[in-house]
Amino acid sequence: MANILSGIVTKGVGGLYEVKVTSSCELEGARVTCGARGGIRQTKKIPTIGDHVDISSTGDPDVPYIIDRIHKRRNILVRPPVSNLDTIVLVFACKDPVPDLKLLDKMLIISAGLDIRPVIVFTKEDLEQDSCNELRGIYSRAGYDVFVSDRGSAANDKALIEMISKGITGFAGPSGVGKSTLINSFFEDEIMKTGSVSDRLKRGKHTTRHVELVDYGEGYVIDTPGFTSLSLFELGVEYTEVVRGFPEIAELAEGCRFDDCRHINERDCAVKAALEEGTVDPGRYERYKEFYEELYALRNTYGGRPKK
Ligand SMILES: Nc1nc2c(ncn2[C@@H]2O[C@H](COP(=O)(O)OP(=O)(O)OP(=O)(O)O)[C@@H](O)[C@H]2O)c(=O)[nH]1
Ligand SMILES: [Mg+2]
Repeated sequence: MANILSGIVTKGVGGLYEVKVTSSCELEGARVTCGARGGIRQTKKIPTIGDHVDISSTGDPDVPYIIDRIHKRRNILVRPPVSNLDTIVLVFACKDPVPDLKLLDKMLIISAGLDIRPVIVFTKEDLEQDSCNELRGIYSRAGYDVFVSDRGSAANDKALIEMISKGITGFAGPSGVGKSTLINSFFEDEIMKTGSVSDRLKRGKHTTRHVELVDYGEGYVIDTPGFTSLSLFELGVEYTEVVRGFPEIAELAEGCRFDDCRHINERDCAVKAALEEGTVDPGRYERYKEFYEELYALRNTYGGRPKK
């Protein structure tokens, strides 16, 4: 019987995968090229970066190994397409491009649903220090770990280094915000291409196009291409799940008169009271309400989660 090895998928291009061997054997740590067995495709499970897999040798020098089995995933993210993330660093610029806080809040809802620890980095502090600090205040008061960065400076922060040194960490956010710049700053050599934001395309000239697992400390980091939109409905998020991305609102709910208070127009709502006192950020609350109402309306129209 062929020798079965375990590994982790680090790269995937055109139906071929690079797998880093993790079994303790003479190949441990080596990166080998693998195909995927037809049977895996029939189960509609396509190997994804971050997957733990079993591989066996084929005897074919061009494609020396084949992926026989994908281990059960802890989670899988559609955007960026990666599995088994432990941490997600959500990177948004304070300026150029303007921070899309709806997208940030959607990512926070999604990470909470998938049990991925979110960390927020606001970049380009050199361009807009005041709004960078304001954003840091809003999101740290909401309960998140937030860092600000000036051309990769957050990579010198010991707390951030520790957060990304274990498990699998993905860096995600819009194009041109400085994800690759930040990742490069964690390393001595430039490992990711970065580029100035082109005026015409409004995105980095060396915009990241592929996803790859790179060793960092005892774990891995993944740079990902930027994206601009994301539909909570298409990702199967229910209106009842929106509050997961708003820990500051969830925490206040105990003080509401009704157990099932939605914090929209109920009487004696602790969230509404906090909003009037100025202890809940109005922008965050508006986005909570908007997502809730939108998903509630879609659910009533379509009757639940769309088919995957
Ligand atoms: N002023 C300033 N510019 C920055 C900062 N961080 C990155 N940049 C610049 O922003 C541009 C885009 O940076 P990238 O690191 O390529 O951005 P990205 O998020 O990886 O972009 P995509 O790969 O397209 O998703 C480059 O010209 C960087 O030099 C920063 O903190 N301040
Ligand atoms: Mg990039």
